[in-house]
Amino acid sequence: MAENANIILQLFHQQFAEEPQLFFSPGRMNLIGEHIDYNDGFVLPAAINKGIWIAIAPNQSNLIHCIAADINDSLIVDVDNITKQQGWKNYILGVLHVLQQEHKNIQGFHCVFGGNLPHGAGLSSSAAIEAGFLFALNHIFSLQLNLLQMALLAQQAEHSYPGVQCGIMDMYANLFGKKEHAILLDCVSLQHKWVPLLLSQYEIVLINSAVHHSLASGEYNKRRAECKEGLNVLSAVPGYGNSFRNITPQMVKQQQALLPEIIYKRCLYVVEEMERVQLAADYLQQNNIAAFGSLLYETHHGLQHLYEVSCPEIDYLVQQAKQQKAVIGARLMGGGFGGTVICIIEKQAAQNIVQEIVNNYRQKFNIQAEAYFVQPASGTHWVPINAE
Ligand code: GAF
Repeated sequence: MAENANIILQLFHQQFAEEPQLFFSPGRMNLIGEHIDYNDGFVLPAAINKGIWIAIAPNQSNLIHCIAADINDSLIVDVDNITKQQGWKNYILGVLHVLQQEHKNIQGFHCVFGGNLPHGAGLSSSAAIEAGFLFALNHIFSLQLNLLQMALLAQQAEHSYPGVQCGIMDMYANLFGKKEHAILLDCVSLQHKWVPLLLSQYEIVLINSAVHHSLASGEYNKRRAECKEGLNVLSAVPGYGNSFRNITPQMVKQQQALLPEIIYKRCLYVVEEMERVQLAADYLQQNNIAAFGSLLYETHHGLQHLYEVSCPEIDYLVQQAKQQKAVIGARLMGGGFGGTVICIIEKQAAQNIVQEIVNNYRQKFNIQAEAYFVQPASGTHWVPINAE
């Protein structure tokens, strides 16, 4: 069993008397399709082999006691008195709140969780907590929820106490992840196709910029509202329909005069990114990784100049990556305003290149970035205790 899992179990045994069940809940990467899930498009994420372990057991009382091992903090709350609090606690409280709204019967439990997923780095640590807890509570209290219901409830949980109007991508990837595959998710029908992601000659490297600008969640909700405003205008044009998926970049350009400049840029990014996702999925199926990679640079350009969710630190990392011939694609990943850059790098050159980028970044910003070499992995699952 992974070392992190052992630490979580040991802590549980030190604190609590019950025999816990153990679950692993992964972070996610997104290959392409950024800010597209809430705009009715397709996205291409994958669960990764980094995440959190949750050791949990019912305690035959009304008391919930959860220890966040990574930050040495805890949540203690009565099951009949769930209200909004601060920070990470709202991810769990949000889950409990939506379960109670659904009349799902939750009793008291003891829990320790933590792992190797950085927080606030654009790897979806919040969805890992929300979806991971839904999965674990579903198991220990026999709530009879299927994976899609859990993904939707996890999304509602994030909308509730944390207050981020996120799309479905992160929780969906967390729950439906599959080893060696990306998930081509249709965010309207909520159905997916797994696409093989066997990048034998390449590494996927996530470089965590270690910056997280505080405007992130407010700006995220603002982008969502701007897209809605743009779609309202465009859908009034005869023949445009009421979804971005019926609208091409050419059609947006034709209506530029109708849209305020910012709204025009947001809409143009969305429809261009939608086209890139379809192309990217085709390239992956054809194993044309070089063509796939160049789309990542195009996405970054759009995120930087049209959607305006990047920042100088991230732009620098992408620009450094682009200077290297062996990096076939790189871009900002996740909600933005800091977080992580995803890079696809030729395997034999990857270690040196990443070291160089990280060094240059430290010299320029005096910030230590961390790089993770990741693999597409399974979604949240139960972990047998004592297994090797
Ligand atoms: C965040 C959100 F939670 C996702 O739903 C998605 O919109 C992403 O930002 C941007 O693609 O991770």
